[in-house]
Amino acid sequence: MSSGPVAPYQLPSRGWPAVRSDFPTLHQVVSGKPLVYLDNAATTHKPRAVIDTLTAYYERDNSNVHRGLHALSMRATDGYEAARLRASQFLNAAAAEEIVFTRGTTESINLVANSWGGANLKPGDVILLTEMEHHSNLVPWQLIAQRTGAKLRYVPIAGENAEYGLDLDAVDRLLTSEVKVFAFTHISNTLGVINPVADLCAKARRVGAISVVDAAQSSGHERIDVQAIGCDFLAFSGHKMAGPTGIGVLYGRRALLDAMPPWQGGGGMITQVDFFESKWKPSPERFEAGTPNVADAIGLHAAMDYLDKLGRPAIGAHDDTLARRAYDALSMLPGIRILGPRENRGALVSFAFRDVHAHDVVTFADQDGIALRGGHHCNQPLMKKLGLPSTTRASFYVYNTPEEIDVLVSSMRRILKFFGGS
Ligand code: 7TS
Repeated sequence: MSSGPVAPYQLPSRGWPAVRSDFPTLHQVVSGKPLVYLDNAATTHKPRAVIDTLTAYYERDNSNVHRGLHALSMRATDGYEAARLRASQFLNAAAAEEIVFTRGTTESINLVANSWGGANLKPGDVILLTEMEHHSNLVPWQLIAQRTGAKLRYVPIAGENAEYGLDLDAVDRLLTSEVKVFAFTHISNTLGVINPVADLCAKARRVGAISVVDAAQSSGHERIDVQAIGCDFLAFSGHKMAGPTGIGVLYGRRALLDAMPPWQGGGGMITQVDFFESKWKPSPERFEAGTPNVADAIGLHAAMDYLDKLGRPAIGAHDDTLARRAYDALSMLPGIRILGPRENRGALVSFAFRDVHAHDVVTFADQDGIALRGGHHCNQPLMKKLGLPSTTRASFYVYNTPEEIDVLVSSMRRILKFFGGS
């Protein structure tokens, strides 16, 4: 949610019924009720345009890339490389060579940690993270810290319910010259906090640290401009932005990628192999050993086109409206504890009801046809810090409607009644 007055409710030019009709999975009945899918931070549904692109690829072009001189292989290669170029435009990267295809955000961060971290970190160096990181921007750094002797430090969250987001004063204190990497999320998948990524990258640069932005929760919701953000690396997953599973992107500044060693070896990433040593290609091929996920890269291309047809600013305005409606209505419920700020919030609301376990809430909601998520959301250290075993999370996307938020709130009211609330 942006701060200031509530954004007017913005309809995309074709209207919501048309957007919803693009997504076949939405039109089904669950527990005798129309499906209300509010688990979009875990994964979003796919529009017909993406599903049809995948089918067409497998029906017509299916082939391996880069290795064949026959027609189908050339078509597959062209499609795969067109997807890379499209991803570079989607992020406003300086060149297609700055885009490495991975399995998703997790693999992208592991790539940076292993390749850049393995080559550059020494005992005593500091990897600075934040307390709101998803396990995938935390465990890879723990592993490389153990291997290299680097130390981990954390920027704390501010406020009992993290309502003030990151403690930005602490960032200045913690960004010492020992820090070599500053890795942080753009939007927290549990708190909904939107971090000031451009400021954080500028601060990292001032002490000579590289910046790594986890854009898993933002890439499908707003315009991402890596040059304006000024990051060294940025990671996202296709499946959280209307694209297929199993495909993601690592953006890396070209000079950094070109100086990094490969992290996996195999076909496709070499120029010459001898029995005892090999030479590798420049980036990005250097980081894409083996047969890549051609079909899903092409599917991701279709997803990026779809999002840009709707307009990412319109998607962001829609997120604002839904998140604000959910926050305001849920905050009226007795005994509720909503995490994160009211303003400047991503497309999700996560909360706890006194001692009702989130799994009970999610199971009850499922009986109303509502898909929610309950648990630690791969944020165990954050949950520990907040003193919560779990939260219930509702997360929104471009096809959700204000009426669905109302269905959620009614369902939560019934749950509270059942558990002896008001
Ligand atoms: N970073 C953030 C902020 C995330 O929310 C997630 C996934 C990841 C990284 C990892 O993405 P992956 O595609 O590589 O798995 N978050 C969630 C979630 O909140 N519920 O399920 C997955």
